[in-house]
Amino acid sequence: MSIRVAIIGAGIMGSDHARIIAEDIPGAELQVVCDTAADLARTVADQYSAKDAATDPLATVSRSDVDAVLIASPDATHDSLTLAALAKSKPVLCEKPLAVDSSACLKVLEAECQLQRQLIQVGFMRRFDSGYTNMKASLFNGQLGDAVMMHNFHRNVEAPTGFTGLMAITNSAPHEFDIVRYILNSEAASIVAFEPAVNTGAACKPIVMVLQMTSGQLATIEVNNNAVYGYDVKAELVGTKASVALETENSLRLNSALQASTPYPADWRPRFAESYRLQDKAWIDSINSGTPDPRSATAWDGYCASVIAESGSRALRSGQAEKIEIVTRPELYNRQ
Ligand code: ISE
Repeated sequence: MSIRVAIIGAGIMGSDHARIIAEDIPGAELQVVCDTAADLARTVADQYSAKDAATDPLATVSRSDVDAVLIASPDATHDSLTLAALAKSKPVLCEKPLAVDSSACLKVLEAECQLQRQLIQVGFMRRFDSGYTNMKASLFNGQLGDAVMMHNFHRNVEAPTGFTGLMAITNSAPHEFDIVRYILNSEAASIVAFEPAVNTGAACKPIVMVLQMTSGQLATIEVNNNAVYGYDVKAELVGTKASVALETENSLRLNSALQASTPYPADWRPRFAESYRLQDKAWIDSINSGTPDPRSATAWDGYCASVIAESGSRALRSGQAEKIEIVTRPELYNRQ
């Protein structure tokens, strides 16, 4: 049976997911594209041959011809739309973040736990990136010895209009917060966060953070949303016996006029295009099989990323290490 998917939000991410669902995922069909901007909903629906376009998110979630909901609407709507889908027992892929704060994330966890089944996948797509997958495997297969440190760099060309320095922590860094937890299979215990006391001329400065993990490792994270030169995500996992680092994927070196150059992507979509496709496919496959994909981020992972972001924001203000305090993980999220 083909899973009839509604996409809520037809902006940058929603239209990208509409394309993936319509063109790249066997066993799924693009049923509805919903956006409060009617013209945008219709444009994206027509572009990817959706069965319908709509403007009311809650009505769309409830439609009898919608089996699953992909939420790519503004961040502040994610938790309420996720709760609406849970109320109809419909599987959800919610773009990060799960909610704008950890208390709202907890309300979503409580609702999912009451259903006693996992219906939520959160859009931390880097878990499906081949580089990170191989990094995790090299730790798991003993090649690195014991994990000691992880170094992460996350650089955007230019921060979107209205982006604040704090959003480097609350909007961009959650990808690192999640992938560090996922690869080290550990929770974060504390965080420090600093920004350079240098006038960068940009609205938001780079942020450097250090996570101390409950299993003892350190993870450094630099987020620079005004790197200018290109979209550049780096990571190195350092073990007691060896280290592994992400390699720039699918890029060609141009040798010309006594120069060698390799291109950088303009933003995350080309860099993680395959990761989004694999993430969305894992979501559809998990709906058909009834079994969550072990790589997928759950509502618990969305909650933990939110707590780390809040702790990091406090650390930036205080200039001190801030403890990261999470609730006890509900049984529902203890993977078999
Ligand atoms: C954006 O929201 C994303 O999710 C991208 O993956 C990330 O690279 C970017 O920094 C965020 O602003």
